[in-house]
Order: sequence, then structure tokens, then C-alpha cells
Amino acid sequence: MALDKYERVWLTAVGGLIGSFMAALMVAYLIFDIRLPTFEARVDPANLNSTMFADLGVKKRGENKYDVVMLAKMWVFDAGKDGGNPGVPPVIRVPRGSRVTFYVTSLDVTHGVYVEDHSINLEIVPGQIARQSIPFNRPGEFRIICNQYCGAAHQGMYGTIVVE
Ligand SMILES: [Cu+2]
Repeated sequence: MALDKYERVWLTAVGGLIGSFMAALMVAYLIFDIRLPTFEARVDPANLNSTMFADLGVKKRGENKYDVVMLAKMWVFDAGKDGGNPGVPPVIRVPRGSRVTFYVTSLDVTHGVYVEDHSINLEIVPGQIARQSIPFNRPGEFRIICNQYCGAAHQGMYGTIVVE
């Protein structure tokens, strides 16, 4: 099959572009350890007592593996007893080098979860569980911020993750 010269040039250019996008994805996945946010399951916000959200907090799942089960509501994040006193912005502690999987749902309106200096950005929709797993390799205090406008006291909706 004979290809026109320009057709061959364009096919090569497009192939190279797609190849470089794939390479960028692999670098993000394998070297920077980035995982995309995922839809985990549906829940009934009026009936969270029969779901994983009946037991909020930080769960150790293995060597350097933790789950954070958290509830977003106007206008606090609730991480159970592991987050400190109810009604105040939670402080979550994890050891340095751990991989943390967040499971978050909303009780009322759409919220967001963003962690300062880390590759996580979740949209928290009532009725859905959002999940994302990220590594915490640097020690420090990083704010968890609601980055979806959720009403009058939205600006006060935050928490802190302390990497020790
Ligand atoms: Cu919010």
C-alpha cells in the first residue's frame, strides 16, 4: 500500500504524540505513584449506619497502609474519634511513608476534598462514595480543604493531616 509522503509524516507525528502521552501517564503512575479518584459505591445518606460510615476514622490495613473513612457535611469533615473532638476540624495522623486511601461521602450537599501539596482532588457527592489512594512521603502538616462551594461557612470547612 502506497502512502502519500504527507500522510506518512502526519501519521508519524500523531503516533509520536500519542506515544508521548502514554509515556507521561506511565511516569505519573509508576514514578510519581499517582492514582485517579474513583467512584467506589452508592450509599443512602439517610441510612449511613449500615455502611462503612458507621465507623469513621483511620484504619490500619497493613504495613504502611491506612484507610481514612470520612464524612463531609455542612461545614465540617468528620473523621470520628481519630480526628479529635466532634464539630471541630479534624486532625488525622499517619506515619511517614504510608499510602492512605480516602473513602468519603457527603451527608447533605456536594463537597470536595483537596490535600495541600498532594495529588488528590475528590468531588464528594451525596449518595456516592469517592475513593482515592495517595502516598504521604514527606513529614509535615497538610491541610485538607473543601474545594467545592458548599454554603455559608464553606471557607471554614477544613482539616489537617499530620505526617509523622
Ligand atoms: Cu464543603
